[in-house]
Amino acid sequence: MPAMDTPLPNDTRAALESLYAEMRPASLYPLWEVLHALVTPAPTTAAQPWRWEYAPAREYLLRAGGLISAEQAERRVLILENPGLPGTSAATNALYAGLQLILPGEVAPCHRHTQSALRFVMEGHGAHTAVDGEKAVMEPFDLVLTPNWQWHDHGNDSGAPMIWLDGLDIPTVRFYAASFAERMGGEYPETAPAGDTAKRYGRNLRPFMGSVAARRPAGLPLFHYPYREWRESLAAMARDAAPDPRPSAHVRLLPKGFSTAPRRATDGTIFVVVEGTGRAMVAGETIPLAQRDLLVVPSWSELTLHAESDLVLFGYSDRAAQEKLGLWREG
Ligand code: 1HN
Repeated sequence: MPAMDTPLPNDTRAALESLYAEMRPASLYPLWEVLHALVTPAPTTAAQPWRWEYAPAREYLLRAGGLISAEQAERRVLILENPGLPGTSAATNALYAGLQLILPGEVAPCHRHTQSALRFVMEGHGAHTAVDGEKAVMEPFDLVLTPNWQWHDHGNDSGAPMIWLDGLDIPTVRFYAASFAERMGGEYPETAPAGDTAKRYGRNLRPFMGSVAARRPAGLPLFHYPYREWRESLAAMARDAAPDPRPSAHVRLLPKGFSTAPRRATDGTIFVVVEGTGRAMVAGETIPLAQRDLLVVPSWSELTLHAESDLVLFGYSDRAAQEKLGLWREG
């Protein structure tokens, strides 16, 4: 991209080009040729708005399930790769998304890494993720968090497949070259019965510090957000005109017939349709939404949502990380 507003005389241009050619082996490059592409007046991204319908993705995943075990694969996952970011395993510039399958009787072996993860259940009943040895027994549309460096394994003691969406900050951690991982294998020894953390911390209480019960990270003790609980909160909020807190991982309810105002923000978001049907207008493109569809809205793409029936969405984005860097903006 030409950087300068006024073109240079031909002989100067030729002299510069030969200077660049000489400098190149010394790993030097002229900023003025690229400045405008580096420092843009507004965000640019190769990431595209994209929707995956659940049914075909599920079919491919189940076929993979007939060919490779969770143990063999370590994690049996189909990556939701943004078509504008080929070869990067990224759904948005900062975030990764994938669909993971665990079949009855399988174990996805214990490991930990510096990438943070969330699971959002698409289907199945009663399989679990264990975080530092406490199981979260999962139901459809439950959210489970695996903060970075916590040991985690998955298992399925139910009689049916379970599929969930994995959301991780893989591209972010790769950008900082800050990836570490350790493998333990098998299942982490049970440290607490399922539901223990919810019992101790779930009613806005905290166990006496220094007691054996105070074993969860102080800032973020809760790691399992069951659908039946968050859905009840949404319904209660909707009864008296919901505020819009817009956090990094969020759920929202748009009542039937409702359209949002067009909005764009610097975070890239991945949505799951939990209930209902509607439409998303993303950067001028209309995308129909049905239950379990997955939608990517890249940075600074204008988004309007329209609910044809009560529309419940889960979404996660890199907003919290951008806010910590002082970068996040909406407009
Ligand atoms: C991972 O550890 C899980 O623990 C899922 O289930 C997906 C994608 C990339 C890197 C690590 C899991 C992952 C992952």
